[in-house]
Amino acid sequence: MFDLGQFLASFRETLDWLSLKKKSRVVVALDTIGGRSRFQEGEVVKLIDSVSDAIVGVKLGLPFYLNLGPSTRDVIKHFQDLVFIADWKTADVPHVTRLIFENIFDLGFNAGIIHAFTGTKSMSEAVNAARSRGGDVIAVVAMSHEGSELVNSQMHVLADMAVKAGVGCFVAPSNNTSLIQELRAKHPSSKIFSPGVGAQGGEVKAPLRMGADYLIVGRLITDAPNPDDAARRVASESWI
Ligand code: FNU
Repeated sequence: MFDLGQFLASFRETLDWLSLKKKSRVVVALDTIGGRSRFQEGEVVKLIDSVSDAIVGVKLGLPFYLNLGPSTRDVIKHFQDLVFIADWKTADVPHVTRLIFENIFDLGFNAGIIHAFTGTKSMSEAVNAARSRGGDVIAVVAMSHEGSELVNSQMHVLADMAVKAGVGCFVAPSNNTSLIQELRAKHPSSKIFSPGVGAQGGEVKAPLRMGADYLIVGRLITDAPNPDDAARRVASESWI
């Protein structure tokens, strides 16, 4: 069957295509499975397989990589119909940032997350590594947890620096929807990824109505007694 997804070059186009095809705006954050943070490759593949029809991508953080190591590449290779995002939240000097992002893309990830506070030079290096490998960069400009007031108060400064470096994708919190609204107003064509749904108090529809493009959802799905039911429920709610 003809699948347009195979011919789409960019991360953002692929995401939009997958979203339309699956009627979902959900990226799963795979930090735990059933509350456990140690798992085998087989369990990971089984879990992703069970939710893959209801999600557009998978976000893997540093705990995942420290657990599975280079087998992360094999997990990613397993799935054609999903994008993979490395949430290593890099915060380093420019030349090391470049090395980290080269490794992220060599592992097969489609995008990596960087802290915008590291500045334009570091973000530019991430963008250069991404461009040379067909990937993308997502900048954290606001966060979802208690204690993120400092970073959140600088959201616009951080987003402007990110844009200057060539970044067009942001992370902003679903449990602080006024920040999403402000970010969307200033950056109409950006992609906004919004974590904090469920376990951290954020809702599904509210951040999307305020301008988020994709929800990042972890424990609500991965720790549910039946992750595929949970993923399907969140996906259908996200399709507004
Ligand atoms: P869940 N995450 C977050 N808040 O929660 N990348 C942020 O501000 C941010 C993130 C990630 O609570 C977090 O690392 F920038 O179980 C975790 O992987 O739904 C996921 O989003 C939220 O997980």
